Amino acid sequence: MSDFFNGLNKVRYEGPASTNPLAFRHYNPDEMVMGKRMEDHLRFAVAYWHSFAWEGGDPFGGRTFDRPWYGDDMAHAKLKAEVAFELFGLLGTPYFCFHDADVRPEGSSYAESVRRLNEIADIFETRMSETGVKLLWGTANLFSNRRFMAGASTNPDPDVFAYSAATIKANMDVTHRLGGENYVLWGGREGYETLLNTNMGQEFDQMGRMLNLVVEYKHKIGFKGTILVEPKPQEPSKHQYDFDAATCYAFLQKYGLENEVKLNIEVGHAILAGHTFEHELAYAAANGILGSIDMNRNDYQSGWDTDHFPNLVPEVALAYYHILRNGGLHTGGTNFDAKLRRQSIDPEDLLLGHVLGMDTCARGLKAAAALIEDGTYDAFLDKRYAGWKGAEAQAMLKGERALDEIAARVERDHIEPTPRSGKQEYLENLINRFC
Ligand code: XUL
Ligand code: CO
Repeated sequence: MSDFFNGLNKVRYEGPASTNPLAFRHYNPDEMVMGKRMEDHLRFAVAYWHSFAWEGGDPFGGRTFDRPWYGDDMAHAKLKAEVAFELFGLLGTPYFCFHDADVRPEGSSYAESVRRLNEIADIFETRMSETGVKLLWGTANLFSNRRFMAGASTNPDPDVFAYSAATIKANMDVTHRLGGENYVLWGGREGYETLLNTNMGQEFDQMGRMLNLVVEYKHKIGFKGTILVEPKPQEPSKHQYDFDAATCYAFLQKYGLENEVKLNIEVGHAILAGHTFEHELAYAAANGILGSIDMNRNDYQSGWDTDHFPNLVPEVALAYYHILRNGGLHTGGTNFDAKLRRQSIDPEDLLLGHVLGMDTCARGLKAAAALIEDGTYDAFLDKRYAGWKGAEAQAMLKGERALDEIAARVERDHIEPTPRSGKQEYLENLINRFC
């Protein structure tokens, strides 16, 4: 035991009337929601990078946090791992996620970096079996080191492609060894700063090959988890190729991967792409590629990807509505890709941030379930599209009517469509009843 969280107790469910800031008022892991335990719906994960690797810097100033595990050697990395499992225990989060660069200092060679990663994974393996905490997903950091500045798989230099492939392999091996339930690829440098120095078609083919290599290796080693791509339109690159869910789906189809790879959809990334979170979830669900979620929120004034902990129940409720309608998160989970504000420097702030996020998600889930159980909303949607159940409508949809045949029917039957209200205000107020 480290003494980092000295004096802080495990966060417990105390119910909505509790005024204890270090208690859950809504997240009650064993509570049944639509026939399933709340914990099994939400599948919460702590993100190693934000809680343990991020130091509170911004473009105008450096580190504000003071953590005993900051340092560039293995002793510090091991202390960080110990404290990480202490946080998971205090919160009762069943999962965590990490990049290689979050958990070990970079070595002086590829081989040394991998040795260090494996050494930390040994600690994870022990702590995971002691505590029952599981790995939601692992991933490789292919964006921080300067070798990746012109891309990882999309780099003009094939040596960087090879180095990236090797790094992904090492991270897939560790994820597999730790029983990870997914493997994530986020391409922060897979894009460009200026099109003037970029051959876009060549870079697409490189990225498509890399993702196929990943899928081939998954099957080779018998990894049963889901391979996930995380869309984001920009930041750090000016333009990233995995712009949004629809762009990713087109990419997956072009390279024959639409049945092998799903998406990890993040709230702030959806907003950056000019969508809502639920738009991205609904798009992915409609195309069978909804995999997992990175939960956070943006600062809506700055318009940038600020990775706040989520605090808006109605937005989160709509997200879980689409997730429940998709049959849940399956191998995915709710990963808090969220960080403390740089003034939140106390150890207890790490707990308070997650309590905020977990309670917001629990309220959102319960609201979504209540909305579904009430049935009014789904009945409204069914009714709106009910005309499509008719025989002629079905024939049009199934391709049994040609354009001229449809035109002939419109003329013969004097079809004059009657506009109907979309009822947006009614629906917005209906949703408010449950949030
Ligand atoms: C960056 C981001 C990443 C991915 C994992 O915006 O969301 O942390 O989730 O690489
Ligand atoms: Co993310």
